[in-house]
Amino acid sequence: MKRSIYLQPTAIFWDRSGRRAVDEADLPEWKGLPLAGGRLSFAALDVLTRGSPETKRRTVVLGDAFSGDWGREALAAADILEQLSEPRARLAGLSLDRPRIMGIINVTPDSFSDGGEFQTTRDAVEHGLRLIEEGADILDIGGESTRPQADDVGLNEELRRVIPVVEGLRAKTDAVISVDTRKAEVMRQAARAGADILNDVSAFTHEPDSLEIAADSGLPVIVMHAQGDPKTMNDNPQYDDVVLDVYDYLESRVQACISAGIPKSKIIADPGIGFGKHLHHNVAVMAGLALYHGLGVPILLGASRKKMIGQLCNVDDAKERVPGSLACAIAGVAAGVQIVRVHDVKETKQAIEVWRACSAGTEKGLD
Ligand code: 7PJ
Repeated sequence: MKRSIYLQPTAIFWDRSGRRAVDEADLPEWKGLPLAGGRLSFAALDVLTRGSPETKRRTVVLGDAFSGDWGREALAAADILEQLSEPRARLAGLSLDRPRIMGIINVTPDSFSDGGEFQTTRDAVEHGLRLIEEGADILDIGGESTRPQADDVGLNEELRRVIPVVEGLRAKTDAVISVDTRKAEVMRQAARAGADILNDVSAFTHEPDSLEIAADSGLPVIVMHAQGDPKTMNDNPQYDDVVLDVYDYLESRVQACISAGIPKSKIIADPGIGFGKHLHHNVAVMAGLALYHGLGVPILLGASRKKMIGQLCNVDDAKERVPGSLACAIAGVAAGVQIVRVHDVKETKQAIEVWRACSAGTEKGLD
């Protein structure tokens, strides 16, 4: 479905209602609306209207949102407004009223030095335990590189890489474990091995039975936007308006999950930075992140060390992209994104804690 009207929360601020000055006691308290039930609130909306050739955007402060000349149109988006502020359900036991860090574990041969099956599994498990110590709330285990131009990995090879790591971590930690895969059989076996979340960059479109297997598992799912297959996706991506097209796609995949029997409270949406997007698409999506709260589900952002950062700052070596990755994570959490998927957990944790204290204006009450 293509919507004609979209609402992006803006003028986002930390809710300081508990810290009002004593001499303000008689002033009527105006708090804005909570953003997805978290500690951030928003005071205005950007109203986006699809038009050709350009999307129109105007800003209305909340008090005026349902009066004035766009009242009738606004009613068409009243469902979105409600979704924007409703609290999100806990995810695999984690409350989402504060940002959560998902640490990346790549179990691909090029990511872990010395070959050898045992060595790779052991390294991956150790890496995961280290990420938890550094502050990861969730671990995301992937055995198939979905980087641009990556070749497909066979099912048996992916199972061989991923499942022992899920088992190894499950035996050693209660941390939330996510598995990054597009394959139904990997999902099935990962769920049996103790995974808590299924993360599919194809939003359960790559294999015909993946959505059913995911629904059968009873686990929460992450649906990510991508255009095209990893091998060719960045050759020539096409959008009318990338931010809105991604919204429509995610809305349709959330709906597909619900139709397959996955409750909305177990769905997470991700705009898919770098997946079938050129630099101008990626930065547009970053600037539009808060729009995706209108889907009524938690938002995940994965920008860590990605090419976008390299292109913006002329940095070829992905390991040198940590500062830019932190900037992306902070841009995300400042837009109310609930989960950031990152390689550099310790650094991200520090950046978020400092951002939270500086936004709240207090070192207390951050949890
Ligand atoms: C993402 C992912 C992402 C989600 C990868 C990389 C490429 N899953 N898997 N979101 N990226 N949900 O980490 O550079 O952005 S693999």
